[in-house]
Amino acid sequence: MRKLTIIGMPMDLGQMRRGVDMGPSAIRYAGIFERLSKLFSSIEDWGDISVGRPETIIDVQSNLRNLHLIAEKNQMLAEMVDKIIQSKSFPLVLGGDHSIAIGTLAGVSKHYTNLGVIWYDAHGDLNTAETSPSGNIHGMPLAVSLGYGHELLTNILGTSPKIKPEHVVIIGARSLDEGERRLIKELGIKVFTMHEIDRLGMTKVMESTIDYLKEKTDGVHLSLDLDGLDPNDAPGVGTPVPGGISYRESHLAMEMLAESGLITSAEFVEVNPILDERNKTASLAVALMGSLFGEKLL
Ligand code: 4U7
Ligand code: MN
Ligand code: MN
Ligand code: MN
Repeated sequence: MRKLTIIGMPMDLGQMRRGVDMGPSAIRYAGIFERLSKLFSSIEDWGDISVGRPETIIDVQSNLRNLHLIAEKNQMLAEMVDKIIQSKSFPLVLGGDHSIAIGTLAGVSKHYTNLGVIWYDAHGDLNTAETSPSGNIHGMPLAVSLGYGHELLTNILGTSPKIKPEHVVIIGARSLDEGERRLIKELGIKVFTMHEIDRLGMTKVMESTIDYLKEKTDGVHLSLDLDGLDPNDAPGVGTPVPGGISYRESHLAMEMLAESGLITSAEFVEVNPILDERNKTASLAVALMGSLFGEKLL
């Protein structure tokens, strides 16, 4: 049986709302160990990376708010994730805002020639300093991992890009900025928007996703932004967008990923307990992890 190693990244510098730094605590409090203990031979918790908080918001002029701190902390996360995989354990990263995917993917991609990525999110996270309407780095990590963005971010642990556009599948998109749409078209990134999920159903969407990635990748990372789900099911997120993926559809998606045996690393991000209702969103994250790691009712 597999080993699991959890690492928390209480990062909130990639966006402007307070509280998302408490995401790792909220997820642990929601019972992650109890839920996952039957599914792994051992679970280690390496605790949280210390992120700290700047008293003044910096690097705003570059349209890359908190660039230097975010780069530095993601370097630390990348090194930890690298160590976890070296120890033959499955890395599970708890966020924190989505800028932490920069570090996770830097660490994970070292171990694969053709790493696949499933980006479960209402957003594309494909902005650069030039296209971002907000300057918030949590809207940029997928672009960074594809090699687009400031070199302090793209070059963490050396080489860039970390992943190839033909190995990425975005699921749940319903809010894309102009520059993101352009990049998706230019690179031919596979996107299942809410339209396709409504039209095809989640079963078809996941079958296609799995088929698409299965042959050409040697590992697949799941980057799950809780705002991919509908705000009724996941109210505790910083950038909610109505009309999202349902609770049931998300469980189905995780169960199909479990059956596929494709997923080799994962992160659950953007849980903000201050905006949540009685830890509902963190509890949802833990329930989805149960399905992702093969929990069975019977
Ligand atoms: B998240 C946004 F403009 N696209 O870049 C931006 F709509 O990690 C939102 O998916 C980004 O939550 C959301 O600021 C980033 C905005
Ligand atoms: Mn999002
Ligand atoms: Mn995101
Ligand atoms: Mn968000």
